[in-house]
Amino acid sequence: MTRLWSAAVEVLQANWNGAATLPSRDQYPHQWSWDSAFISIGWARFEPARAQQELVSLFRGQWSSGRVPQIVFSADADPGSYFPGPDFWRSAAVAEAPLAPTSGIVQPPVHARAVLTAYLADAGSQRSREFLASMYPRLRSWHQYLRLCRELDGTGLASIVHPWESGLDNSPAWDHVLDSQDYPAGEQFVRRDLTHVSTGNRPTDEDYRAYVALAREYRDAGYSDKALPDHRFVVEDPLFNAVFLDAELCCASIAELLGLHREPHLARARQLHEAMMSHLWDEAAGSFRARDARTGDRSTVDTIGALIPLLDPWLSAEVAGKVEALALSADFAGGCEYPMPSTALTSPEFDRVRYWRGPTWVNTNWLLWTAAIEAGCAELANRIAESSVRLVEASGFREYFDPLTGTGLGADRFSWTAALTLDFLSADQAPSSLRSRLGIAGVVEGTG
Ligand code: 9WN
Repeated sequence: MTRLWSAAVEVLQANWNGAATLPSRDQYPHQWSWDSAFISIGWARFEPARAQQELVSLFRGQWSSGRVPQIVFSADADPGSYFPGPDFWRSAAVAEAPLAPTSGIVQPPVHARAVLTAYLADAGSQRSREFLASMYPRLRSWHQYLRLCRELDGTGLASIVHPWESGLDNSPAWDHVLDSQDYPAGEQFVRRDLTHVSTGNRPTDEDYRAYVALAREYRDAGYSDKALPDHRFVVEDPLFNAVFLDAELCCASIAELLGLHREPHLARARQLHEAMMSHLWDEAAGSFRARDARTGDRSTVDTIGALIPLLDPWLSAEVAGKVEALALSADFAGGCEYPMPSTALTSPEFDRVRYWRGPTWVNTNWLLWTAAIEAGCAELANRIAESSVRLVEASGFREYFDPLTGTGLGADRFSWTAALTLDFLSADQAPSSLRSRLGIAGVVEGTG
């Protein structure tokens, strides 16, 4: 066992609160949705039972509509340690919410991949089979929520209704939507996120004014998705929808393992493929771009989100080739020592230290690495795995990193950075790829 491995394990153990793993004890003292999925993938490498417990614990926060909330609040945390907390979201006032206080928005659906990984890490045991059988209906209900409540304009794509739902909060991918509107000051609030991290590395006060106004509007509409056509932020994001497509493929594999029908999941994955090609692929730009569902306008910026659709097994060779070329170009891997920057290096919006506007993050590296392995893009996969490990060796398990110098930024001892490092370090024992489990060939010539 290497020093890096032991250090990563130690971070996860220290951030475990008895039922779940906190993303960071100081900065994020509750359970976050997509963090838990990434974190469980790390636990699966050395303690599969804990990986499964992490996911079961997250889904205790699932709403009766199927919605999996972005945050499940921890009773042990100091109520003033994170904003917006339970007093802001007021989930107790909503009939479909569970007993545990949660936020009312969601995050990308990485959970099916995490459930499959946590099962496969201990596939022989009775406990694992029970885990898989109990999680499958919860995943189905979560995906059904996204299909029934978040497909708003007949495109077949799931919309996000808040920048926090993307997981890439202040990405320039939604500047064109946010900048076109005014946000009332509303109730006063105190930002807690600047207590431990410097102002220049976090979203701006202006960003926060928009985030709080949009969250308040959604909350005050009772988190009703029927009201969304009037909502001011409704965006179809390539990363969110590519992860959703991958999640349906994972559900197809889970259904097969449980002796159930995989076809409905494959059909839904295929529909997402068609919808992404019709609405998010920008032929002129040769890239996937986020789309404002109310106006149809697409973003003009290339971000890390443009690359994650490589997860789609039905991309034509031409489209997959363009995505791979962009990933390896001077805009991303080819232009810096520590890829993958969250915004193209040559974009005027690129900011090397400010949150999702430039820095490298280990979770998006892991998503793209997974996609590159699935798509057979060995050069890209090797480059990402090698530079991610080099980054944490040099700077520790930080939340994000300057892609030019590798300097660590944001929270320290950050859980998904530690967890996914364990996965990068164990790549030689990876279970067979999803595409080979499902018998779907890599990139298919002529479809798309
Ligand atoms: C808001 C917990 C979360 C991640 C997000 C990341 C950041 C929260 C914040 O931290 O967002 O959800 O307060 O900035 O952007 O991806 O899940 O680690």
